[in-house]
Amino acid sequence: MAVDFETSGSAAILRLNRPPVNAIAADLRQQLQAHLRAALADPKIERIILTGSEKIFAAGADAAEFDAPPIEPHLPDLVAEIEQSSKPVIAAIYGAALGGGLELALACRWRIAAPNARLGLPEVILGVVPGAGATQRLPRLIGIGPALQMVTTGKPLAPQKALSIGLIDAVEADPLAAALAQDLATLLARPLLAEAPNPPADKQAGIEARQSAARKMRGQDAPQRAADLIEMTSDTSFADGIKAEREAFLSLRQSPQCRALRHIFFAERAARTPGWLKKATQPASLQKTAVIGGGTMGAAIAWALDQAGLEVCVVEMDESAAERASSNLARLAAAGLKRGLLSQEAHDSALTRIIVQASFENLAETDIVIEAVFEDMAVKKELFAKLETAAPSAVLASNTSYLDIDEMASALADPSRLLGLHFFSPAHIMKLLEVVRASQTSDLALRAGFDLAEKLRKTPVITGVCDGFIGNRINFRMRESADILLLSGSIPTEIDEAMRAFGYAMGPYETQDMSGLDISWATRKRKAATRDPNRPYVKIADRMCESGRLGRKTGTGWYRYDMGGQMEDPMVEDLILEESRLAGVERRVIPEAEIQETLLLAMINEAAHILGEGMAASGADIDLVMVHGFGFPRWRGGLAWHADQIGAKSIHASLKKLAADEPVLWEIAPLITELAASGGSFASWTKSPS
Ligand code: T1G
Repeated sequence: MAVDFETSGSAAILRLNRPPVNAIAADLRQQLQAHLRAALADPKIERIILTGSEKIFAAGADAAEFDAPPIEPHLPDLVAEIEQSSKPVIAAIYGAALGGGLELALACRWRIAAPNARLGLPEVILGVVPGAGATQRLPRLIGIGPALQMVTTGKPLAPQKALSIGLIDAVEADPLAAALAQDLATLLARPLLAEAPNPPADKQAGIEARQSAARKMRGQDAPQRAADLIEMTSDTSFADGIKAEREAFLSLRQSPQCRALRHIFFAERAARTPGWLKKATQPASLQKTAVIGGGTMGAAIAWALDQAGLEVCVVEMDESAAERASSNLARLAAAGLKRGLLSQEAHDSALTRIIVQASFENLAETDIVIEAVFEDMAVKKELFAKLETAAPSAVLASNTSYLDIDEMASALADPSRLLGLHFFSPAHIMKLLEVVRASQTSDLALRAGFDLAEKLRKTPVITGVCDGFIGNRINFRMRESADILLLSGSIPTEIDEAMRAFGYAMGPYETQDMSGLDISWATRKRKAATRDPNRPYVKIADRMCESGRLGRKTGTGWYRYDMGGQMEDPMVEDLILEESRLAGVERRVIPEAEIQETLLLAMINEAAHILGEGMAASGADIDLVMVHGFGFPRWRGGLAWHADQIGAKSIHASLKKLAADEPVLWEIAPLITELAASGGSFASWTKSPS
């Protein structure tokens, strides 16, 4: 049963019980309606309590039903029926009450939350607006300003905050007991939100909410539509508002943005320890961890491990390096304190808890060791050989961003202990974790990687061993194409603006300035020896680096930063023009659409190579890497999802044109040819078992 029914004295208790999150699907709605009507018909019942489990009230409408034809009772109708009930309904909320779940609570006369409750309307994150009355009831309950804040950001509230803005009536350790004891007369006297007066307008709040949504959810329609619906409550009848909300919800529900955002939502939740791995292994013991190298990356990894409740020991090569590691950790703790993520006590205890040492002692019991030392193969091989005995029972992981894990493993007597765990900087914030499965990585080591990702609340994506794994390899290809566009006629600003217009928060050149041009410079130098002479090579970026223009950290890169803000620099354009002349290229104006198409095709083709080589498992994994690691716009569903919107046939035809001029650069990935021929898509493609 999706809804349990019981009575307690003159109270009926309707308990939502549809694991794991009480998603409000048709069966739950039907049973809830039937139990409600039975309770209303029972003369012994004076009050009705709506509750869930101790862990969750309701996650909202069943997102899996979005593509299905709506089945009665429709949620907005059920919400209205609850609100109009002749007997008072009280919401006893434990855990998350989100989206439609909170809308059910808004239909109740009284709302009591437990300390573990979280109350929110995250619909815009799925590309829709609330569709069961919240845009009309919430402003009438808490005012237009706070309602705009809740709905256009989708962020859930803790109980105390919810209480302070009037969203709930009480926070109780035992909401069910409190609901049973609530004075009946008070309940009956509570006016219905549907009959509440129009809330006062708040134009300034509307402007600010729209501006914030335009910044934080660039290009997305739902937050703007939500703001319209909330603001209309100041001068529109409830009935008309509900009609407008329904129209907006139904139109957004089938929109490309909503389908793309739902794809990412489910892909994130599918990015867990694979079922075959769960069957083959036991959960890994990960309590004791060690990080070798306390530099920027190492310290952030150690900080993430500590904040996930794991014991952490940071190992450095000598005392002065250990001191630097400690100051890096102190900086991370201070940032957490400043941002209100940590109390002073939590800040202090973390810094005493994390061990920093300049020796390999006391690692014998360690469960997993992650190295984040200098990106040099010899250094890493020597380190792993030492760790093999210093931490005899540990899974060994390298944080390398491109080095060959198989070659690293050759330094070990037992190579099965080694895998790659590629964190993205800043490691304690970025959700993406590339879990690199080397040819001899054991299932046990792989399981440890996935279990660690879950403890760190990161999104793990499994990758094979190749240069740059998934994300950096695709990104390298995109930047290569961007540099060729510079040579052909574009300038950094045009390319950055084109990719911002596509939906990126930042374009490739301003991103490079942020992270430093020397990172990709080192990659190009490393690849120089094996570069195909028939592959075009653009020297612009090298010359930028050779002249010390490494980005923000040197005050100048693709842009100038030494005069406040980000400004174009004529010297960069002069350098580009000179390189075009030296290359004998006749420059031309490159339209925005062509910039976008060229960079996207480069990325899509590289992703198809990666999938075809078996280095990534699915298009959805490519999407997670690009959205969570490289700023690909979430509302476009990720790179492979976007490719499916273009269609393999069209991609193949475009690549063919490009390959005619540059056959090496634009060698069409076999998978694109396969999908174009079969009419298939990345979404439907699964790697044939090797
Ligand atoms: N629909 C369908 N399945 C859902 C779901 C949902 N809304 N939420 C979670 N799941 C599945 C998820 O795919 C996973 O499945 C399992 O539940 C555990 O999820 C009319 C239209 C509630 C905070 O956007 O934020 O209401 O992988 O790993 O970490 O106005 O799930 O196990 O097979 O995330 O404990 C609005 C989305 C819907 C909330 C729990 N609601 N969910 O987190 O578990 S639209 C949301 C969450 C709406 C109305 C509109 C979280 C959670 P599997 P999980 P968790």
